[in-house]
Amino acid sequence: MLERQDPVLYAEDRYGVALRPTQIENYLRNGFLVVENLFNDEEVKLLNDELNRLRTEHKSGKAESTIREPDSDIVRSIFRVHKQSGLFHRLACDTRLVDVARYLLDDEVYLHQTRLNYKPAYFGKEFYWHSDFETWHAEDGMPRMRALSVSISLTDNTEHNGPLMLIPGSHQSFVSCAGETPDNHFRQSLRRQEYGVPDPASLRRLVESGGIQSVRGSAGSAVFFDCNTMHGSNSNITPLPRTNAFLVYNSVSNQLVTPFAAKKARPGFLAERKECSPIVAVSGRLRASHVT
Ligand code: 6CS
Ligand code: FE
Repeated sequence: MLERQDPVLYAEDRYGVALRPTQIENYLRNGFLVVENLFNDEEVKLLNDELNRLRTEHKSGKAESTIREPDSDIVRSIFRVHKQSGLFHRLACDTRLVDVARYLLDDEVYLHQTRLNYKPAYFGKEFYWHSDFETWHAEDGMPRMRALSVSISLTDNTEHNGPLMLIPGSHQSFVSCAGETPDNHFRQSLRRQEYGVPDPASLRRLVESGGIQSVRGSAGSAVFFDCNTMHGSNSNITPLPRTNAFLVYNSVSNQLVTPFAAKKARPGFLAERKECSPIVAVSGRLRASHVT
């Protein structure tokens, strides 16, 4: 386990301060920040209609960017959603998200990855503990910890349906993972991850010092989390789906290079290498006219 070398808050006030002081303190201390009701009911409804449309479209078919549950053909995740839906593209450009990312990273940002995680009722399987940065550094060649994710709840996330769990303070340590990255690891890891996960002793140390916090919130709430915060989630055996949209913003100064611990770079739907120009942020509510 190595001590973090990079800042958590890059802010030198080049951008407007997009958060309140207590929110900034929380993010610095815990490595994440929950914002309730960031999107209203109408916006959530539009996003749900769209995620259902995409799921139906990819119910069968062979698109590589559609990931299925480990023991069935049920759709688990759809990647690069901002390229498959005008509404999700508009969401990714929303000032409510982009202003926070630019402020914390103190830079222009672009989309490193976007996805929908369906965590369907009854059959949605877990996401084992991991730090995203570990994967993005080792397998994608992301140089520094200067990226963050936002996960937006599109269904209610309760204590029962496999909500996101984070380890407060874990963003301050880099847990290097044992074993070599197998060839084409993503085909397996996105369904059920076995390499690139922390060892039990390191996890215990992180949890002993920070505890575990689960993010429960109604649809429309969001959690911003640092790329190195340790997180995971349990299976969903309830009749209530837990569906989240997940967007990753990377600083334009932190573009990908050759992977640090894999023979071959992963495909673009997982790790953007081409379209890295700054996002042009758009303000206002999501509307039906954004669905294209
Ligand atoms: O491999 C990845 O890039 C993705 N996998 C997980 C489990 N979380 C972050 C990221 O979307
Ligand atoms: Fe993750």
